[in-house]
Amino acid sequence: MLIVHNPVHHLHAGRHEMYRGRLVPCHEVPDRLDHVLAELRRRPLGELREPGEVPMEVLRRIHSGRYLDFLSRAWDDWVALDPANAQVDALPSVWPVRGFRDDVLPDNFAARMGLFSFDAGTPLTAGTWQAARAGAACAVEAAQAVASGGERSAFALTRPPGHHAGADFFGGYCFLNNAALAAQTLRDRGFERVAVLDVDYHHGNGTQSIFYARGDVLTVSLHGDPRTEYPFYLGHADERGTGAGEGFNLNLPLPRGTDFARWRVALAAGIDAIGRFGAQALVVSLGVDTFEGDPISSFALRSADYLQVGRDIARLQLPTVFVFEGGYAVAEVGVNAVNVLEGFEKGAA
Ligand code: SP5
Ligand code: ZN
Repeated sequence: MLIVHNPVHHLHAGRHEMYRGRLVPCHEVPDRLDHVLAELRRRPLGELREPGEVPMEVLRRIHSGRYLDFLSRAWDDWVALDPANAQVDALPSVWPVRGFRDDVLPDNFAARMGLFSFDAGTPLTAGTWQAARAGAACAVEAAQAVASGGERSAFALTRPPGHHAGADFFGGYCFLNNAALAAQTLRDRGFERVAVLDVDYHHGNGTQSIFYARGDVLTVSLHGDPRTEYPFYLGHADERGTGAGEGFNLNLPLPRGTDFARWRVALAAGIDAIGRFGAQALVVSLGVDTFEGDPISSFALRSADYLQVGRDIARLQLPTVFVFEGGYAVAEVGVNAVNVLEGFEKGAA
């Protein structure tokens, strides 16, 4: 398995996220990725590579031009407001909810932050754009390697994560949707039907919304029930797609406390749907915040269970691109993520 890792991920290092009226330390920290890399050095699965640059036109296959313009300049705009801002992360504080207009781009920076975001938990920092763009390059290069037939599977090891980011918004620690970019790259390289399987604890609202009206990309997400779990406003079982995309979105919400036996039944349903769809290639949004020790999530998977997750996914026998997403039990995130990949490799062999 080819591993494409983001060498500049640490340039995105948020200090605080808003939680219950206070700024608390970020959960999505650079150490997470370093633990996965360290585990991959202990248990090598294949070539480790750094990506080349991703052209802006490739990002525009998924993201809007005005969002990319905003994101690429946001830090400079923030510091231009006040040089002292260079020491502070930017967080949104105002949003256009129902009845407000989102078609007029505001001149005011705070208003633009709100237009292009959906939560106050996702700080934008000095290196956010550089890190996110290099991460997108990892996802695209991993997909290209699989599409060319040179690799049967690849892992885009990057942060910030991506599955909460939509065509024109950030949130949930995510800025560019790496999994969507991988899926689109596979489509553009000739795979007619591509599936995205999102096993992160949280609903992949960004990925769902990007492909919601499309029948060529099936999106499947297993996640904490949005009635109680972030991102709250999307991820219910009755969201099945629209127009040409009707029937091509599958949500499998599960209650807090779900253990591996119950979770695995939902995984089997997702895998069945991907098989029935006739997917020719697969993207896995690999979050391991389903772990029993995760500090912000409430499922009860154990480290050894992740080997079985990989074996179950391997049974699809598809060209597969894994993309790293969440997982905040920092000391265990490497073992858990690499367990999925090792289980996949052994299951596929
Ligand atoms: C990619 C990903 O997994 N994003 C998750 C974003 C979750 N953001 C909301 C987190 C709420 C944090 N609650 C803190 C609970 C402390 N006990
Ligand atoms: Zn998550």
